[in-house]
Amino acid sequence: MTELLLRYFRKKQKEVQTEKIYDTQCPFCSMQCKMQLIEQSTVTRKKYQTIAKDNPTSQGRLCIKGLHAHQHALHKDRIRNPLLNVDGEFQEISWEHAIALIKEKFTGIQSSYGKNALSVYGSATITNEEAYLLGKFARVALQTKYIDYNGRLCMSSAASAAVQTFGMDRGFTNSIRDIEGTRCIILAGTNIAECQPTMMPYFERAKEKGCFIIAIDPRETMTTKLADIHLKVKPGMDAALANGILKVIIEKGLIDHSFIEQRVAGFDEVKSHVASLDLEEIARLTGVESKLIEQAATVFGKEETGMIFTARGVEQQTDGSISVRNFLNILLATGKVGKAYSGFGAVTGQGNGQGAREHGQKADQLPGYRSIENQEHREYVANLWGVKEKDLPRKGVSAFEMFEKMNEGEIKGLFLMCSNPIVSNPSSAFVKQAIEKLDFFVAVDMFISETASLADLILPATSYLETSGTMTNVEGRVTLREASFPLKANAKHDWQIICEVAQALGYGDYFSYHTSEEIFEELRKVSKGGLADYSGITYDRLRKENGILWPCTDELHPGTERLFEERFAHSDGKAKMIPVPNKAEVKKETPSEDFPLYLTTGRVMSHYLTGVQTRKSSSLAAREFESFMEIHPETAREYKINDQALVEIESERGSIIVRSRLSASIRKDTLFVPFHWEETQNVNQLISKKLDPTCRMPGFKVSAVRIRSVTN
Ligand SMILES: Nc1nc2c(c(=O)[nH]1)N[C@H]1C(S)=C(S)[C@@H](COP(=O)(O)OP(=O)(O)OC[C@H]3O[C@@H](n4cnc5c(=O)[nH]c(N)nc54)[C@H](O)[C@@H]3O)O[C@H]1N2
Ligand SMILES: Nc1nc2c(c(=O)[nH]1)N[C@H]1C(S)=C(S)[C@@H](COP(=O)(O)OP(=O)(O)OC[C@H]3O[C@@H](n4cnc5c(=O)[nH]c(N)nc54)[C@H](O)[C@@H]3O)O[C@H]1N2
Ligand code: SF4
Ligand SMILES: [Mo]
Repeated sequence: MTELLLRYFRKKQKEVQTEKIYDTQCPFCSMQCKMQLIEQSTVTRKKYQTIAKDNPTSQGRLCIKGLHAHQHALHKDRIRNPLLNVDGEFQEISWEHAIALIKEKFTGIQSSYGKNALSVYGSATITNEEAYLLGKFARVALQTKYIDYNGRLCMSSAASAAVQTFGMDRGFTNSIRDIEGTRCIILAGTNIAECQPTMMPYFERAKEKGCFIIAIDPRETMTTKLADIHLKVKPGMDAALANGILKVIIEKGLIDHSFIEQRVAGFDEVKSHVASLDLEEIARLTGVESKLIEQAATVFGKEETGMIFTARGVEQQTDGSISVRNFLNILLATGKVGKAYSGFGAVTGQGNGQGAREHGQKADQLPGYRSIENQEHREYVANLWGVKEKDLPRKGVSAFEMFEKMNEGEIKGLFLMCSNPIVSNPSSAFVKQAIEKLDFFVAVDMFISETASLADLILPATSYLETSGTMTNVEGRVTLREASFPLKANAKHDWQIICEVAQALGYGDYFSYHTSEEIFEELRKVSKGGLADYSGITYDRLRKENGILWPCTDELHPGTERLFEERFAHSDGKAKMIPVPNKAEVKKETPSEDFPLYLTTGRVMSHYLTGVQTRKSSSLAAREFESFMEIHPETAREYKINDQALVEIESERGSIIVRSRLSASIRKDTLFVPFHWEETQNVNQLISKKLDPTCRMPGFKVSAVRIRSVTN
């Protein structure tokens, strides 16, 4: 009888099994791989699995992070209701209560201290619609000049280099397809194999067709393994290395004379600058043999086509923007841009790292990559928003500098959306201290991150499975992330939260949207005529065409596969070269008697940024459950450090304790620590406050440190 019953129930269970499929896009990197969540329900439980979906950029591939992304989105720790901090304990409150409190506090702060006493800190993980709306919210509803976003720590060097050199910034000048056809590639400070894994096949296919690959990185990584030559540069010396390459190219006459003459300004100055530099001196500064520099330069110069990719290794430096400009000097001198299989790629980081830097979250920016200091741009946007031009704030300061203003007491309130700045900004202890001084701090997140735990109020946001909207991926392709998964308890979309706060502050008329598509329709108009022109893009087209590369200026425009084929975006149509010094204007730390080693920082495959999401995913956390310090075995011996030993790393700013990982793949004078962990493992405790003078990027990639084993 029992056996019979059991069989009956098993049969019943099978019968009621249902399957639902939810379309989405990965919440992590800039590849924005399309995927589907499969939900299988039986009477007793639900099972989830993520599978890949074909699309033009990732071509149906997923990496381990995408495959396990649902684990954090479905995690029990997701915030379900607004949380009020009552003497250090978070208590659930209603949305009405939360919004009323924000109204009271924000109004109070502004009436006591002025409009600019409030600040907004945004993100490049939110959708284009939300990034656009957050900028509008700061300028229209709060009327504060203080807004910036986490992309400042990410894409700002590459963005300012591209704007200054080409006149506009789209991460990839070419569509991703061009990679396969190019003859020579320089990968400078980019670890694509771990950071954009589904992009790797493009490089592998290029290589199969005979492309010569040059990697520049102080470490051997899964990416540098693909390279024909690896220039194991000293951290922070990329500008000098690019000078070396440029010098050889120019002196060997491997330049494109007619391209330079017709399309470039500033070549002669660069030519005489590099002529005055000594290649052996560059070899000494960079730690790369002159022979290797010559070989790299000769191949790149001689090949018919070539592409250069930079990422945070080159860019997260206090001379990041000018270093990228020097790599662009190489492209321009050899005429390798604006044509098939030749171009530049700043490998974008976050899921919407591209779009979120175009539509007005930046301190000095209005939507469509317009400038907040340009009279014509101000009038155009103010007019569409229905506000007076004179009421639009002027430019504010960069992300890190906002914390300085909080510390000085000028900023009293913070609306933080989708970022964990205590773990991601340099000098964490300082950032924490600045946040603690605020009168009122609202964090919008899915979890109680290290930063959110300091908030007066946390508002629960929806995840990638639940929020529809557009995301602009690594190649500048605007994609539509459809979402239909049920909302987690009382979580709301970021755009809904912005609208509700704006409404409470009396600006409801400017923020009366019912869907993300309505916001996009407005974004289309506001971006029209700007450099990042989305006006020809519609949700319908995105569905039918599987994404569109901007600029797209009308509904019949097919999108732009390749930029600068005829002219650059400066008013004279020419790209600008400038001489770049070997050593940065803001002096970088170099090893000294007290702090004898270089420290650089970065990522591992299985974790994402400050780890709030990936550390919640059991499958991903299991791969790397704690931070580590990569160290050369010879250096480890010198400091009497065993493999897997706990080590204290100390800089002038502070110290952390992580486990050693001996590896001959790193330079002997350099340590590498990822930044995905918090508190005593938070490597940003060690990083200096110094910023790039042009784009205000911190120098995450070079510090001087000392180490000691704490296990023996
Ligand atoms: N798995 C994973 N993928 C990610 C992310 C993640 O957190 N985890 N984050 C996403 C985001 S937001 C971003 S911005 C990207 C980042 O992508 P990447 O920039 O590729 O990643 P990083 O590891 O920060 O740095 C890249 C490489 O720079 C090297 N490097 C360090 N110092 C120097 C230097 O001075 N010069 C040179 N030439 N190289 C140097 C490091 O050794 C490292 O291999 O990845 C995106 N994808
Ligand atoms: N030492 C060192 N530091 C670095 C870097 C480095 O290479 N080295 N890289 C820098 C770079 S490139 C970047 S991009 C920054 C990024 O650093 P952060 O901006 O701090 O990025 P995340 O860790 O992704 O933080 C995102 C937070 O938002 C939440 N969240 C996720 N999705 C959503 C959403 O849709 N809505 C809302 N409201 N919340 C959401 C997550 O739970 C998490 O708490 O770190 C920088 N810091
Ligand atoms: S992390 Fe990046 S490469 Fe991996 S699945 Fe997500 S979007 Fe694709
Ligand atoms: Mo980033």
